[in-house]
Order: sequence, then C-alpha cells, then structure tokens
Amino acid sequence: MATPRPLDINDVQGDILEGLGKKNQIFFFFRVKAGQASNFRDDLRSFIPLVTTTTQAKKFHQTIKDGKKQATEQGKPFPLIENSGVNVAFSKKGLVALGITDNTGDPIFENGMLADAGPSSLGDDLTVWDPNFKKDIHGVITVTANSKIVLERTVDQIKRIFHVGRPDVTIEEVTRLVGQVRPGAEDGHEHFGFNDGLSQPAVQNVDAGVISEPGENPIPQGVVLLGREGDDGLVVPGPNAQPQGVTRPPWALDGSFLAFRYLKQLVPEFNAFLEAHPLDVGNAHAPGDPTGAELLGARLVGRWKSGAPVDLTPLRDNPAFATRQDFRFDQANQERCPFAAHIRKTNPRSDLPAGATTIRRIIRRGIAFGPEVTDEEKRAKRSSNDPKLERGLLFACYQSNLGNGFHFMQESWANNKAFPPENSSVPLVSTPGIDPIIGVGEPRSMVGASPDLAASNQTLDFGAKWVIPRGGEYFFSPSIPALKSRFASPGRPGHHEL
Ligand code: N7H
Repeated sequence: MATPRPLDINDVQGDILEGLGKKNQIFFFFRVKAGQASNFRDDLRSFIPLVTTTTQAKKFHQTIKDGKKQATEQGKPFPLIENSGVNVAFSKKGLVALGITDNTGDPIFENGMLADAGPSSLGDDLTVWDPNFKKDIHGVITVTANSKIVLERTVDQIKRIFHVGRPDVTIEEVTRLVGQVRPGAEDGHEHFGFNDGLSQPAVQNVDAGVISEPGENPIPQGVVLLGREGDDGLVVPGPNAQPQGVTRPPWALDGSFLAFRYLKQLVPEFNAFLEAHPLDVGNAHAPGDPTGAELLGARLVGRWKSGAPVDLTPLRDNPAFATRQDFRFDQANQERCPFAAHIRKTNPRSDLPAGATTIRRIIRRGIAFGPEVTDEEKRAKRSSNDPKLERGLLFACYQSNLGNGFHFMQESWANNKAFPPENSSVPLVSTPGIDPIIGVGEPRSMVGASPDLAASNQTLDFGAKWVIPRGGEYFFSPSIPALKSRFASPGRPGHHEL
C-alpha cells in the first residue's frame, strides 16, 4: 500500500475506534441473494448514509456526557436522548459474492471462523454450535439504539433499503442475535456480574491524552486499522519476534477485522462453583469484606464485580477503583492476581517484555444477551434448557490482524496452560493453567486461585465450562470511502475509485 493519506476519523466506521452508543443491539447476519449481487451493491449506495462514523459516535458520547453534567448541576433528571447507530461488515464469502476477490493478507479471515474454531485451534465444540453459523454468512449489519423502539425503527428503515418483504429483495437473513444491557445497577455488567468493557487500548492520535497503563504508549493506529503505521503483519512470539510484513489491497485502508463470537454463559453453574470453593477470608467480617465466593470470583477474573482490579485492591472490592487501568502485574508473584486470571491471560502487561503486548491489543465491543437468571434456575443451580432463557455475551472485537489479536489471544494465551511463561516467581509456577473464564484445554485447572502464599500452588479444578461458544464469524469492516467506491455500485460518473 502506498503512503496513505493522514487518518480522518470520518472515514472509519464508528464501532471500531469509538463504539456505538447502545442499550439495545441487533446483529443481523445476512447473505446476498443469489443473482442479486449487482442490485445489492445498488442498495448499498442508499444504505451508506446510515452508517455511523467515528466522528458521529464520538459526538453522541460527548452529548451524553455534557447532558449528564448539566442535569447534575441543575438537579434535574437526565433526559433520554434518542440515538441509533449502524455499521456493516463482510465475511470473506461476502467479499467474493460481491466480486471482491483480492487477498486481504489475513489467512485466518480468508478461511473463516468455522475453519478456525475446532479443537486444534480455538477449541470450540462444534457439535454445540448453532447450525446457522455453519451456513454461508456474507455479512453482518449491526444496529444499536437507546431503546427497543428506536432500534426497531432503524431496522425497518434498513429493511426498506434492501426491499425486504418484496420480490426484488437483495438480502436474505441467515440469523439474528439481539443483545441488551442488563437492567438497573447491572448496566454495563456481563451476566456473571462483572463490569465489562473497561480496559481498552488508547489509539495514537485518536484517543488524545489517554495512556491507560504505566510504561505503555498508545498503540499505533495500524494495530487496529489496516494499512496504517503498525499494520506490519503477523508476529510469531519468541526472542526475535519481528513482524513478517503484509500486503493489503488499496480498499482495505482504514478497515478493521471484526471477530464476532456468540458465547453462552452458564451463570447458575458459575455461581454454584464459587459457592462450593470459597477462599479463606477468616471468620471476622468487617463491612465491605467479601465472602470467600466473591474473592474467588474476583481472582478468576482479575477484577472485582465493580471492575476494581485485584492487583490494586486484593482483599476487598472498591468501586472507586472500577475503571483503573494504571497497574502492572508483579512478574515474580501471583499473590495479588493469579497468572491465569482472565485479565492477566488476555493482557499480561508486565509479564512480557515492554512493548510485546502492543501488537496483541484488541478493541472489545461486546453486549450481554438473554434474560436474567430466574428464581428456579437459582434454586436448581443449573441453567434452564429452554432456549428462550439462554444468556451470555455477544463478543465482538476489532484488530488489523486476527493472527496477532483475537485468534492468538484465545489459542496461545487463554487456552495455553503454560502461559504466562515460567519466571522466577515465588513459589515457582511452571504451569499457571488455562483461563478459567474462556480457556479451553486439559487439564481444566489453574494454580494461584488463593492469595495465601502457602496455598497458592494448589490446583483448582474447574470441571465443566461456564462459557460455551455457539458460533461466530470473522468479518471485515470497511472504511466509508471503500464502502462507497469498492463495495457499493458506482454512483455518479467520475466518482473516485480507491
Ligand atoms: Fe474478557 N468476564 O466477565 O469475566 N473480560 N470476557 N474476553 N477480556 C474482561 O476490562 C469476560 C473474552 C478480554 O486489558 C473483563 O473490560 C466474559 C474473550 C480482554 O486488562 C471481564 C467473557 C476474549 C480484556 C471479562 C469474555 C476476551 C478482557 C474485565 C465471555 C478474547 C481486557 C473488565 C463470556 C479472546 C484485559 C474489562 C485488560 C476483560 C469477562 C470473553 C478478552 C469482567 C464473561 C472471548 C483483552
């Protein structure tokens, strides 16, 4: 790719660098109707004005922030601001259906998630995948809104653009997944109860002035956006880890790969496990002291339910620390945070040499789906078999290279019992175990769950899994200029080709 023009965030879809404002979200997985590719590309031209840019998404968040501030100052309730966001992304099969056959330079995207999901790679049990994700999916349109009504209204507008319900329809629905933030105080928390979406990398010249971790600089734009500085190809870890270089088609500039995962969560079973394996918190309970089950939950995740990192507040939750990112792990020690804790596995910070995690950072945009746990499920300590009561996380993350980002994180960190690698910790830990939240592999266990040094090398066996992947796909989320000039049909004469 030739030296690109400077980044203009108007060109980048809003979910990537900013996140679409949302209480409700729908992921509409579609196929371009056979023989209708050309008409679909015409319809896409009418659809593009609906696509939310980074600038628009940022503006919406700023309006909310200002509105909340003003309402607090005036002692008034915060007014509901109507909002809806729309983004679109295509699978490899979708690119081909549109006649875009260039190699994107990312073999994991080129082969699709189904080929990557099995036991020898991500580790999914494909027999429990929703059969819809084994069908051909060409793309995903995601719509977010601040209410169900606004969401439905935007969905209807999109249906009209693609002539849904009419003989000249150009897309077919493969399946849809609907997410919503959890009610009341659980807003922003996923179904196990933990505050989610907190730690995100700051991107150079986009998230001005935000440096999340001490000793870490904002990540180069190319870790997220194709064709930007830092999009240098696969990095195979090792003492001489160097990016291998990559060639991108011109239309890929300012696009990003979206890894989407449909993850079911077994919430009563997770809670029952915590209750059955409480950590020793002594007998005396001061106000604010956790139960043994709460302490175990926090140490499996690496954060308390409020979001406070156990590394900063190891003995009790402290909501004042909820959004803190300014911590490093002590390489020689897992007393404050287990090596296998979910956040230590997925962002090992100082467990690896300075700068080694930069290329591995992803931007997460998940949302919870499904209803709250029912009283009956709580009593039975088991999730219901009723599909209407299925719950979990619609996990979505962006990166410029799946082999450096999501795929690597799941396969080489979360599923790898030997990661982080042995160091001079006391006591010495050669095998920290798999990630207790998302890890797959044998044995299903970790060490270091207990903060008590004498007990810290004891193995904690998890037995069953609490997060069950039920499907997913890899998509490419193009820039707005690429949508206009490469994906949609040519509009007015003389329009600019990328
Ligand atoms: Fe995770 N959880 O509730 O336990 N995650 N995650 N995740 N996750 C994080 O910082 C969770 C999943 C990452 O920089 C928090 O947002 C659950 C996948 C990364 O410190 C919590 C599921 C992958 C981070 C959870 C799930 C990741 C992170 C702490 C599935 C990638 C940031 C709050 C149902 C392969 C790490 C926060 C950092 C944080 C949970 C999935 C990755 C609470 C329940 C599939 C990179």
